Amino acid sequence: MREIRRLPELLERLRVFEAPLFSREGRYAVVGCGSSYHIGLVLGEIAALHGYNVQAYTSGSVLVREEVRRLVASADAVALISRTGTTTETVRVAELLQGATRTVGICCADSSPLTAITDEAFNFGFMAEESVVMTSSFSAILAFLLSSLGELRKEVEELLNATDAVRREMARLEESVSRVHFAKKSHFVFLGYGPNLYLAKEAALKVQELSLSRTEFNEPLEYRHGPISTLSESTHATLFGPIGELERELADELRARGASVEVLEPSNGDALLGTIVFPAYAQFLGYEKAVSCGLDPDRPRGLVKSVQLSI
Ligand code: F1P
Repeated sequence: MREIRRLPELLERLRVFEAPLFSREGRYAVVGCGSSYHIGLVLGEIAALHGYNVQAYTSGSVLVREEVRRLVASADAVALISRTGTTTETVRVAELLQGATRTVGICCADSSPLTAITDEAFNFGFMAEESVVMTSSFSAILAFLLSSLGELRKEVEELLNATDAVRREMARLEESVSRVHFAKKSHFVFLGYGPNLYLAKEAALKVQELSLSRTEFNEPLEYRHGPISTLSESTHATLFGPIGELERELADELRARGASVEVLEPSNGDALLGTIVFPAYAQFLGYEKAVSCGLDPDRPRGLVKSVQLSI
């Protein structure tokens, strides 16, 4: 919980770092596994909204589908993200890219096998997490990379300089999580469009990892097209907003069918603030669900902090 709550501190400490600037003419790729991959997906969606070309890949897909050559041909620079900096698949991709294209490594340690072999390295040791599950470093790395988009650089700077707004939002999210009837809830659904779809993907992963619950993510209106069949009174659904009339109707329908529904809308319509704090909602949710089941959210069964393969 301490690691989830310390996001504002991580953002403050990011002030002294300058992210590499992306250009609209450039083509960029972001590579990682699990939550680190999701950072790339969210970034890619927001980048596209501003006219930038940023594609996200899982390190595994690059290896299995032998896409290294395609990556080299299609990206002027590749950012490789690994919180631990030791995930085998991501380190292996960095090895294969050495000398072939410009690489930037990002990790949450003072040094790492990943950042030792990338052309440029961001070793965010102050973000290091003890928990097996990645939490606040997700939003901190995302904020850092969002400042690579010229249009957002000033907005991100303002966010890093005014973390009271982040603190207030996080307190609001934690408060709303405390109202969830965890004893009754075992199925967690996250819905959103655009960048929010990938925040929903990250949210589903986080609650699954922390509490071993059944989770799903989808676009809001797509949820009626099949997945709704497994909705029940044990479902807690979260819509990442701002939402419009059609999504409001969906929320009402889900409630009418017995689910509890939370609609998260960023205060003052501040989309960037929402992007940065929404992941914390799922982290609080997963943490509280785990504790309510007598599980250890810091060391979930069957998970390791860094996946190691013998390749
Ligand atoms: C990647 C990752 C984490 C996940 C889990 C296993 O780690 O998939 O996102 O929470 O703990 O590893 P990393 O490459 O970012 O260190």
